[in-house]
Amino acid sequence: SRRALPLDWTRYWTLEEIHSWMESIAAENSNASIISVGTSYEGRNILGLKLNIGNVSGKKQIIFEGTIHAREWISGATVTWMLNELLTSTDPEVQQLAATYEWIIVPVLNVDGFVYTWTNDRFWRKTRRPTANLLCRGADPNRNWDNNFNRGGSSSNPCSDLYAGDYPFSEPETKQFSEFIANLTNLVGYFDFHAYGQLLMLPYGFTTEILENYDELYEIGTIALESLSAKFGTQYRIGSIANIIYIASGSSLDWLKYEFKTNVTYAYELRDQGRYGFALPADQIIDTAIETFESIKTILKEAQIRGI
Ligand code: PAY
Ligand code: ZN
Repeated sequence: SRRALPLDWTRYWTLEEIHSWMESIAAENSNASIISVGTSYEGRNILGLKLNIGNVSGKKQIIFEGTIHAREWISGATVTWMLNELLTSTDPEVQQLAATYEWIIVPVLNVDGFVYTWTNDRFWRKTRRPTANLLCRGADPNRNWDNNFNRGGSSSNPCSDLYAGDYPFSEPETKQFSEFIANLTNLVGYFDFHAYGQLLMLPYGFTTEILENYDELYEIGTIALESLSAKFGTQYRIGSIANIIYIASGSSLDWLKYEFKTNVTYAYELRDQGRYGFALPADQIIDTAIETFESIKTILKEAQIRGI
């Protein structure tokens, strides 16, 4: 077998590097195992890592979804950094947090699109499946989930960056990931990482209405953003997707909340506010990940206090 590459977070990693890094973690650590979410349109593995310290069954499960949008490279970089932190931190508080949950971490969901951003077009967003229009490929995988499909903030035009897809779950990546999620028995938390904008977003995207435990999530999120900005002064805003950015139907966050009523459900728009946008320099990865992880720790602590 191949030796793991000595990776750090001073540059962005390729898909191959991310996958072989996770494989080496699983090989070296009895608490970690590789999850295969499925196969992409172009035949790539969609891999994740499951972390269960002590291999205790019945733990509450938390998902980190990374890189559903291909060009949002800071997403996967932040997610791998946080995974590493959960595995290696010497801080007793983090170690306790790591042991409390079963973590299901998928750094790159849109594997085909991500590879395409390395090889052809750095600013590609969608999947790579052909559409009815021979000239335009790919659906927006964050408009393709089977919840209020194509009911606002999405497009029926295959050439649009917001193309919802031919039908709900037309994309193998979203379909297989949703099936994987539906088979989980103890999911309590879902974190979805996008860029850019510095926003902490709650459901829903399809409606501006305030539903379910919005107030609770808003309160927890507001406290979490204080711990985020305490690190380096980074300012975030909080609100529902539809209220703080725009109407977006068929997103993963909406599907999770609508179908599973997942208690703790947040989507991040990570750094920055547009200066570099999707091309956030790699020298901001570590600070982005550190501040983001601070907020996640606070969210989960506050959720525990409130018994959710
Ligand atoms: O669930 O994150 C959500 C919905 C909002 C995002 C979306 O899917 O459109 C917002 C955009 C994103 O991260 O994809 C924002 C970025 C800057 C974009 O591409 O417009
Ligand atoms: Zn995105």
